Amino acid sequence: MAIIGTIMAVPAIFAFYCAWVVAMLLRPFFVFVLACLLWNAPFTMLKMRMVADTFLYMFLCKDKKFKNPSDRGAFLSSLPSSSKKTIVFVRHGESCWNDTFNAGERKKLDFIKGFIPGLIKSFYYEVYLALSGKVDSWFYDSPLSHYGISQIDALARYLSKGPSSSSEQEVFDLLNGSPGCPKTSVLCSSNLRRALSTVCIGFRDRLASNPDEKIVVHPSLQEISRNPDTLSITPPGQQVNASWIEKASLPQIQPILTSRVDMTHHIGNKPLSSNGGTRMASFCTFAFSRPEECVICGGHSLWFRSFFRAYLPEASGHISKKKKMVNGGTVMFDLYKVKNGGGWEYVIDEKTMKVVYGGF
Ligand SMILES: *[C@@H]1O[C@H](CO)[C@@H](O)[C@H](O)[C@H]1NC(C)=O
Ligand SMILES: CC(=O)N[C@H]1CO[C@H](CO)[C@@H](O)[C@@H]1O
Repeated sequence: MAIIGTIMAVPAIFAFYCAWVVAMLLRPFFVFVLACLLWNAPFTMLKMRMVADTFLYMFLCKDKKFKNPSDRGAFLSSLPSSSKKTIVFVRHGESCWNDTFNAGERKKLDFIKGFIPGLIKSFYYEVYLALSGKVDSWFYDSPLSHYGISQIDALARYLSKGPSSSSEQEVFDLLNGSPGCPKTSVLCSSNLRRALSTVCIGFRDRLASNPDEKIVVHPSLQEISRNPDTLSITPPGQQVNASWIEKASLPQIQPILTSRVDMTHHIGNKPLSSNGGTRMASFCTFAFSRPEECVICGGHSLWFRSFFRAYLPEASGHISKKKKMVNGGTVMFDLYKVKNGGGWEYVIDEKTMKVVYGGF
């Protein structure tokens, strides 16, 4: 009997010693993690607030709960007597978030096979950024991925190559801010990092040849969604920092982010009380408050599609109402400001819609 007891006891003792060894081995690791978090205490607090915000917005954000304005078709007859702005939408390149969560141009099977490794990779980066005390994130205000940067590099090369026919000259002159261009224009961007980097990279030649020009960040352009990739990491009024990806592969972007971006309108992340409808309306007011005739905006696919759904006439069956713009896609149109009683209405003239690059 005693022998059986001894044999039974062995696994328990063995398990106990194993657990003890593992705990001893892991202890330096836990101490290290704790030390890192305490060493970067202000950053750790910031990161904890980001996690809290992520859940807050997921449960309480009503960004997609808004009514579109009345049928824009009713105002079409007033367009000839109304003022207008030319608007250009430029969708950002692929972000790290989408690298993890959306198939994009990958085959479905490849995407599924790569999903778990991709998720592990992104969490690994998130932990690395957290422990090294960087105000940066894979998920939160998700930055351009390597692939996203290459997509916008292609847009920049397309713009600097110039038009293939003389009829397009005017469009290229406008986008490139060429000296002879009859129309004035301003570069704008959403307050999210991937949109701003898209404008910095896509319009790098324009920025280089117009050294006094600034990119105006406007919070109305912040993406319509409750996901953490659409929350802004940049505190009010501060300049944006390049992501760890850009720091490594595109260091020339930081001087642009630091000295060529006007952040005075950036009053921080979208408030919980905001929604897509109020931000789109505030964008229209902003666009018409600008002295320039054309407003070029770096922004986001759901925001852009919502804008077309809201400001094209109901009868319009334009593709922009159904499909999202592709990464790097560049679309141009005229937006009109029509007087209606005591107020103003904004209307897109469908006839002026024009794909400059990429499309839907
Ligand atoms: C950018 O980086 C600097 C230096 O690390 C830091 O002081 C600043 O708070 C950062 N700004 C933002 C908006 O993260
Ligand atoms: C951060 C980002 O790029 N988000 C987009 C990822 O793709 C989905 C679906 O195509 C969009 O809804 C997101 O806006």
